[in-house]
Amino acid sequence: MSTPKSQLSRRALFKASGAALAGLALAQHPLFVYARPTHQDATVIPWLDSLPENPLPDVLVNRLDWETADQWFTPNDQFFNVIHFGLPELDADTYRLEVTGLVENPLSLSLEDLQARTAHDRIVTLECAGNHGFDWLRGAIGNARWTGASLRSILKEAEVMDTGIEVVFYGADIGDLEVRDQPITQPFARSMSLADAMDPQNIICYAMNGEPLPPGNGFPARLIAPGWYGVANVKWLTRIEIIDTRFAGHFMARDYVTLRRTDHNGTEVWTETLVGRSRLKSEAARVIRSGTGEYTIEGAAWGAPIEAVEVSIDGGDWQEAEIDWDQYGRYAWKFWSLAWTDAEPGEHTVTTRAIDTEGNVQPTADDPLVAEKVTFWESNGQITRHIELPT
Ligand SMILES: Nc1nc2c(c(=O)[nH]1)N[C@H]1C(S)=C(S)[C@@H](COP(=O)(O)O)O[C@H]1N2
Ligand SMILES: [Mo]
Repeated sequence: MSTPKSQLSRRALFKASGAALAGLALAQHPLFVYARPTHQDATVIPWLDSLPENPLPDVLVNRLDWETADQWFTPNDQFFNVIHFGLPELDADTYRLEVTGLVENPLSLSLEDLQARTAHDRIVTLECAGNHGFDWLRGAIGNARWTGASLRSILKEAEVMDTGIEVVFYGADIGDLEVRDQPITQPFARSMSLADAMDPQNIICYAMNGEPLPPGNGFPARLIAPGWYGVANVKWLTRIEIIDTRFAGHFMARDYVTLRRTDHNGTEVWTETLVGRSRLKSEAARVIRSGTGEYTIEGAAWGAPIEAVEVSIDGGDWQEAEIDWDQYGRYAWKFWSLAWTDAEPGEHTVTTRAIDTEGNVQPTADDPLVAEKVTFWESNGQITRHIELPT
């Protein structure tokens, strides 16, 4: 099994506190064997379960290509987009972010106002909660350095009244929906409890990897809520409203709702829960073969602070992968690799599981948490890939 937890934790903590080293490490680290000069002659052995065509190319744009991705910060032009209501066009000059509702001091902030506030960087891996929900729905994940203003400081400035308990984030994109036979129009909206919204990690973000947000990623400003699934990170953010009741808009209460069969003392109970915080997950990105014929499995793990990643080949013993600890971000994915020492020609399976710093293990595919779930969101069960090694 894995290295004792305490030992790894200390190693992770040491890396975390070595912030001075991080800049160097993040700048130019040979992330993957594949990217190292000594392995320029390496080739990727394609998975047998290749990515099917995308049936919703307007909604899911730019799936990450794991077989070629080799950068810890996903380049902006390779970063996925999920666009539910179409792409709204916003003008940076006339853009306003309103802070309204149960506040003593309503605000209307321009992009310049946001940029004039203290800038905070957040390294965050965004994953769509639907990632791996269908065979074609893969690669809905990316990692970036997001820059923006503190949401907490904005809410403090707006002075939320005692009656305010919920913070609703509205996008500029508006859709036609039907609710209980009633046609309605509604902007994309998600909410958080006031306590969750006040988390100092949250930012109103206007830059991605040092560039203005691309149109598909929410230009000119969006919420970045580290530790939450993609859906919570409202793009094209134009209004924040504080209200005195729970919010049940389409993307809170109908879409992005997980329906699961559970057992309570022998009675079947179906639960419906909101997609919210991200879940522990890992995936094998690719298998590479070096010029001298050695195989390496490379991959990523995310969704919780990662302690270890283990790989099982053909259902055999779990082998501990080597994690690249130099790349640090509490909310960022970890890249890992494993030397596949006794690789034989022919068909094989590669299964991975992540373990977090609390000792939680990524659930197996037949864990009730995964197997008794009938909706496709939050599919964080262990992933098995298939491959055929050449002779
Ligand atoms: N306004 C708005 N915000 C949105 C969405 C949207 O359709 N409209 N999609 C959400 C979903 S489901 C995801 S997974 C993330 C994806 O962020 P990205 O497109 O920057 O990768 O944005 C979220 N924010
Ligand atoms: Mo999503």
